[in-house]
Amino acid sequence: MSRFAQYQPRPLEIIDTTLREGQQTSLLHDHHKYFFTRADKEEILRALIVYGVKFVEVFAPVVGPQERDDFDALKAARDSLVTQKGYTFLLAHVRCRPTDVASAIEAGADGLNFYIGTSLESRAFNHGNDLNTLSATARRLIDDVRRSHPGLILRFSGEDAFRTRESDLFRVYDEIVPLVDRLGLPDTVGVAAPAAVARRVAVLRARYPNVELEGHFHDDRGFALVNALEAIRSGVRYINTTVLGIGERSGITSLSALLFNLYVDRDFDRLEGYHLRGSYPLNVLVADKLKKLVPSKEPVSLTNRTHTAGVHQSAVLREASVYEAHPLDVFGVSESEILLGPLSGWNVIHYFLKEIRYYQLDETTAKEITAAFKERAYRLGPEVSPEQVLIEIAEREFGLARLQLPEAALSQIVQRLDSSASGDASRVTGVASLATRHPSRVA
Ligand code: HCA
Ligand code: CU
Repeated sequence: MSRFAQYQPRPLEIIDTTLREGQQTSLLHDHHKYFFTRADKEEILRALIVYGVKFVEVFAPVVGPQERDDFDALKAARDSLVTQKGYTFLLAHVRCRPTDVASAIEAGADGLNFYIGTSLESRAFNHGNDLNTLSATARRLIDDVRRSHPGLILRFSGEDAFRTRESDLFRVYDEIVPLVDRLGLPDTVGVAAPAAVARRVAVLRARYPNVELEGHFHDDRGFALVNALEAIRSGVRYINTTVLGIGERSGITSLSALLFNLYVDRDFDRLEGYHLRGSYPLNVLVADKLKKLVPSKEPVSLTNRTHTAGVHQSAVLREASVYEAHPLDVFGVSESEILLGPLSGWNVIHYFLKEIRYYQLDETTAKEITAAFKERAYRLGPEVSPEQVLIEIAEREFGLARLQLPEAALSQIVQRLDSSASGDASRVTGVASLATRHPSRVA
């Protein structure tokens, strides 16, 4: 029996595609980075696995030599965590072409996410095939794979499904559905509103009761999150996300934003198996790789713990719940959760020292400090705070100094980094770091 046949899917299965859709974000171009390095990818994959994600989408190796070689490294990173965290399925995103399929199978993918454009726009200007041709091509190929590799997890998506007429989608899906484990439902260009999502899911659910559905929602209208929630409520078990919602154009549904909303709605069954406290650290990790901060629009962000107006500040100092409705500490928005311990990469340590603790340091120093920290982090007892050890290394061994802010700036913003901390002192620590990040606020 294949691993997948033995796997009991949870009420909600995230298929995280930070390493595929996420790599298509223009944010990587902003600073001439263009793609995640292999080390970045390994780190993101390990973080996703520790977070509880069981399905991770990657590019088919055919995309290029870098992706091909990275595939092996990702498999090794995944394998190293199997004993500790269980198995995570690596799914390759493939066009309906034999070369794509062969490259993914050869590389050892656990599953193939097939896609081909079904809308009039795709048919006319993308691949140029009519419905009959495209569904026959897809069917032949998927049928072959099904027979030769019965253990592979197979998914088929009609790309641009929301601009595809319902009858056209049925025409293609009717033919493919007996061969696959899931049908995808991508809103490729971000046109769908929640009501349209609910309708589409309902008709597909009714027509194909025995296959799982997968949602993939782009954020062009700002609906990626609400559409994913709507899809889930209408019967979709598998949802595509990326960390911070990064992806083509304005991106797709954000992983932590989705889980956060399910939590707020008390939909705890669907949160089974996800390590919610890892949400903010995961956001920080990926933000740092993009050389930016966790965006202020992310629900799981420090900004949602930051208060600037005087009235808000004084109220929050008396009782936080006045302006904080959500249990963000459950999602790791607290100082102590930023440091993950011996597995932390240098970029998280760089981020923490620079952005949270306000030390002046460059990346080379951050790497050296990380090496020193890792040496020690494995030997720390439970009574020693990793954060304190890191600060000691930074100050005593590397002589790092903190930037001095004018006194006036320190009283302008109240930032609650640690909900368990009492008194104003801990808050003031946060003030200094935030002030550097948003200088306009303290001018
Ligand atoms: C793409 C398009 C895609 C595919 C989604 C899917 C989309 O970038 O190739 O395979 O389900 O949004 O349609 O991301
Ligand atoms: Cu997409």
